[in-house]
Amino acid sequence: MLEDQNNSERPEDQESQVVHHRAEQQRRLPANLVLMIVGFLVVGVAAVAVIVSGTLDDGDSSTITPPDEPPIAASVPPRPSNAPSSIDSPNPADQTTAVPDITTKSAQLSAQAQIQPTSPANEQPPMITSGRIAFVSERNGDYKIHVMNADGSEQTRLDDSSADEYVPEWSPDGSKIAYVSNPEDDFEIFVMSADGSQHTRLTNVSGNDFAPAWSPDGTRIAFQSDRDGNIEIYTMNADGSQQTRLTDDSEIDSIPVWSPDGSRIAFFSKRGGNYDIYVMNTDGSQPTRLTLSSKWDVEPDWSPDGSKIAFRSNRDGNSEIYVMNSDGSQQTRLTNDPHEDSVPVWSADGSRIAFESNRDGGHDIYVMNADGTSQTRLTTERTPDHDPAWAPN
Ligand SMILES: [Ca+2]
Ligand SMILES: [Ca+2]
Ligand SMILES: [Ca+2]
Ligand SMILES: [Ca+2]
Repeated sequence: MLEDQNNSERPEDQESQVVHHRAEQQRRLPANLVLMIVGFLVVGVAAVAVIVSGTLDDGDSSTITPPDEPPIAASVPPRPSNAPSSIDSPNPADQTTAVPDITTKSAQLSAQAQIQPTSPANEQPPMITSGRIAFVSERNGDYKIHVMNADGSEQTRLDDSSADEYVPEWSPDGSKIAYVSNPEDDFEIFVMSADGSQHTRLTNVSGNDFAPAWSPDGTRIAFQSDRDGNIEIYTMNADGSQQTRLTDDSEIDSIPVWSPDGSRIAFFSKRGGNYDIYVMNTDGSQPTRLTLSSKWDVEPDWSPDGSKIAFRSNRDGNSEIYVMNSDGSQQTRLTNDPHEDSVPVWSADGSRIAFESNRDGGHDIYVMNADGTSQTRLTTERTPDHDPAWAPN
């Protein structure tokens, strides 16, 4: 039953474009080559997900084309795709005013959060603009990692190779950037020096390996992959050795992020009937659900001090950025715009959050203070920019 409700609220309702990483949406590309590739991949993953959910086994057949799957791009470009706008709640169960599905303290907190959305005031003092942000831009016709200052200045492409690059993630010491590319038929994880040199491939397995996330000590990388039949969370050493699966659930498990103290990994999963944020130990044990809304809650990112988790949800009608305490309490909305806001990522000092939005007609990188104030656009190219990642130094 839950499944049916879910189907009715699937993000497919959304705008259609595909997305990409750490949010897919970013990767959504307006009708172009990549779109075709991504679309193909999403369909493949969706097929697997449908098959799996239907048979309750670890099916690995990927040859069926399922009718409808979540936007989540999660799938391959793992990011949940855009969120839909306000049209996607035909089912009463989907109403944001509905009582949370779980009667716990967290649920109450969640409900409370829903009735007191924060309206970002733009009266705060301007942000201090230090640090650098890596991001993916399509400005030259392909998907390449660029780096800019946190005020949007000096936007620079890192390398001139012809390989597409997605979802950059800085190593904790800032010396390397892990990313994803598709050298052959599926996505693989690579790492390069922060200056764009020395690219090294870390995965070489059939299946889409995506969304790399470094452990705080730089020795491990968590990622998602559909290599075993559906999307699961894995970890490996930073050199690609010892690839180990952490989750084993027939629903999508996507976008891992390591807690700053190294003890937990946050991710989002549909295992509870709809997309929610979970945290688990780094060996995959003790998964705990943090969000309880019947809408999707995806793309977690841990604040540098470990006290909060930013995420994306459509619980209030369209895709917005939220923040909660890392135990799931005090879920608070930071953005309030009818357009799609997604992929929140914290600055190294915890004072700001970068995110993606199409609020100004394009698909660009924005920053705001951690309380939602001073929302500022950083990229203005006509072509889409996505996957922001704040440098640690
Ligand atoms: Ca692969
Ligand atoms: Ca799974
Ligand atoms: Ca949810
Ligand atoms: Ca929005």
